[in-house]
Amino acid sequence: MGKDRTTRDYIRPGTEERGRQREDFKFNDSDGNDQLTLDEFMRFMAELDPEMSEEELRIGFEEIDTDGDGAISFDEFRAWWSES
Ligand SMILES: [Ca+2]
Ligand SMILES: [Ca+2]
Repeated sequence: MGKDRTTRDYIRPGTEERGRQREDFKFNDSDGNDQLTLDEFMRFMAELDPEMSEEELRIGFEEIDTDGDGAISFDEFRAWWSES
């Protein structure tokens, strides 16, 4: 279950930052399926910015979900995080 990927991640340079993102991602992935659903994303964002409306969250979610499969993968999360 993703053991190989984890090992590779840890031997690459710049992995400290990446590891932190990974922890954030895992923390918010409440059911642990390695994808953030809209529900999980909304809970996450409500803590970061309680003022955001559901509409704004939905738009944000669609922006991060670049392949449009209705869930945020770690790669999508990471790409978004590095941009912001
Ligand atoms: Ca999940
Ligand atoms: Ca996706």
